[in-house]
Amino acid sequence: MYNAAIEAASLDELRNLQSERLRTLVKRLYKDVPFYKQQFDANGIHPSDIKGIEDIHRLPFTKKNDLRDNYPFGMFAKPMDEVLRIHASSGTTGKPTVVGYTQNDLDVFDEVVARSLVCAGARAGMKLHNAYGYGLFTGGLGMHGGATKLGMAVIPVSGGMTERQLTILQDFKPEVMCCTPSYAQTLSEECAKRGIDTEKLAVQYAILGAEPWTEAIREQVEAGLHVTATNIYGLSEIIGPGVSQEDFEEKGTGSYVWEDHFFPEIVDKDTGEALPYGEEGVLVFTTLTKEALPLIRYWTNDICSIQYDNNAKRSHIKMSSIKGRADDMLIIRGVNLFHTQVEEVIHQFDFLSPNYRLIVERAGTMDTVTVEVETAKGADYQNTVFGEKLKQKIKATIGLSMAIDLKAPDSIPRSQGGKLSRILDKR
Ligand code: DLL
Repeated sequence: MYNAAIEAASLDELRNLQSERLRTLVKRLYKDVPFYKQQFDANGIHPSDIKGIEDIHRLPFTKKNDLRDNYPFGMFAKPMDEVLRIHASSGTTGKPTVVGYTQNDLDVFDEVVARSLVCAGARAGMKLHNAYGYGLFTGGLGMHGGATKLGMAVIPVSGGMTERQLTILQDFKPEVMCCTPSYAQTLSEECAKRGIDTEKLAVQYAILGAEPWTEAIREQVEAGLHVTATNIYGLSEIIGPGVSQEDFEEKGTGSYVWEDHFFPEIVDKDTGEALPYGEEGVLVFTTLTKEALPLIRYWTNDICSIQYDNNAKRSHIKMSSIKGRADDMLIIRGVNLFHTQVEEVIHQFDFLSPNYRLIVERAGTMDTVTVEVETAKGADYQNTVFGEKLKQKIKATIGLSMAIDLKAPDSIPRSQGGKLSRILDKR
C-alpha cells in the first residue's frame, strides 16, 4: 500500500519537506543539467542562494520551447542506463515533447496515481476499466501502474472500439472507469442508443481528465452512466495523470495537488509575477522529487487558480478546474475566450445538450464565432427561440455576439477515445 500519512501533513511539515527537496534539486540540476547551469548563471543565481521553498520565485521559468530546443533527451538529468521508460506528448505542430522516468520516478508515478484513485472513490479489490490510450501518451500506462500499486485489477482496454468497451463494461463489471470526459460522453450516449440499462452496470466511479471539462459534462456523464465523476489532472512533463485529483465526496471544490512532489504556483500570464491564492493565472509546477527529468517552475500554460480548503479531508492545496490553455485562448474582437465559458452557458439551458463546438472564421477583418450545439433529446432544434435565448445569454455573460447553429442530436463529431477538440478554427 502507499503511504497516506503525507496527505494529512501540516502546512509546516509540507513546507519543510518542500524546502529540503528544493535545495537538493537545485544543487543536482546545477551539477547535472547544462541547460540549468546556464540558466542559473545567466540569472546570477547560485544553488546556495535557495534556502527554502519561499525562494522559489527567484528561479527562472522552464518553458515547452526549452524541452523542444533540447529534443529529445538533452534535459535529462540521469544517464540513459538509469532511464526505464520514455513517453512523449504529441503537440499539434512540430516535434513531440519527450519525457523519461527512472525506477524512482515510476514509483512516485504509481504512488500519486494510487492516491488519486483512492481520492476518486476507488479501493483495492475493485476493477479498473482503463480507457485512456496506452502508448506514448502517459494516460494508459500511468493509470495502470497506480491501480496495480493500489491492488486493483486493471482492464487495459485503451481508447476507441466503443462496441468492445460496452461489452467489457457489461460483462467484466468494473466498479471504476477512467477516460477523457468527451469519451465518457460518447460511452454514455452509446449506452442509451443500444438500450443498455446503465443502472445495472457495476461501474460507480468515473475518473475523467486530459482535457478541459465543466459541470455540464459532469451532469451528462453522471446521469447517463450512473457514476460519480471526478476530475484528474496532469501533464507528461510533470509526470502524467495524477498531478492532482478531485475527491469524490468534495466535488466542485477543486482537485488536490500532490504538493509533496509537485509544487504549484499561479503567475500572471503576461508578466510572470506570482499571484495570490484564489486568483486566476498560469499554473506553474516544480517537480520536487523527479530524477530523470526534473523541471523548475515549468510553465504549463493551463489557466486556473489554487487555494487551501480548510474544510477538506486532506491538507494539500486544491486547484480549480482548468479554464483552458493560454495558447488555446481565442481572442475574438479583443475579447479573450475559452470554449469552457460557452460550455458553462450552454449548461444553463435544459433544451441544449453539452455536445457542441465553436467554429471560428474570418469575414474581412472581423473574426466570427458560430456555436454549433445539439438540442437535448426531445427538444425541437428548428425552434428559433432556443437559439435566440442562447445568443442573448452568451452576449450578456461573455460579452460577445456569436451566431448560433442549433443541430439535431447526434450531428456533431464525437470523441473516439482521445482528446476532443471543441474548436474548429477556419481562419
Ligand atoms: O493529458 C495526462 C493525463 C492523462 C491527465 C490522463 C489526466 C488523465 P499530456 O498529454 O501531456 O498529459 O497533456 C497535458 O492536458 O497541460 C492540460 O492542458 C490538459 N489536461 C490534462 N488534464 C486535464 C484536466 C495528459 N483534468 C495537458 N482538465 C495539460 C483540463 C487537462 N485539462
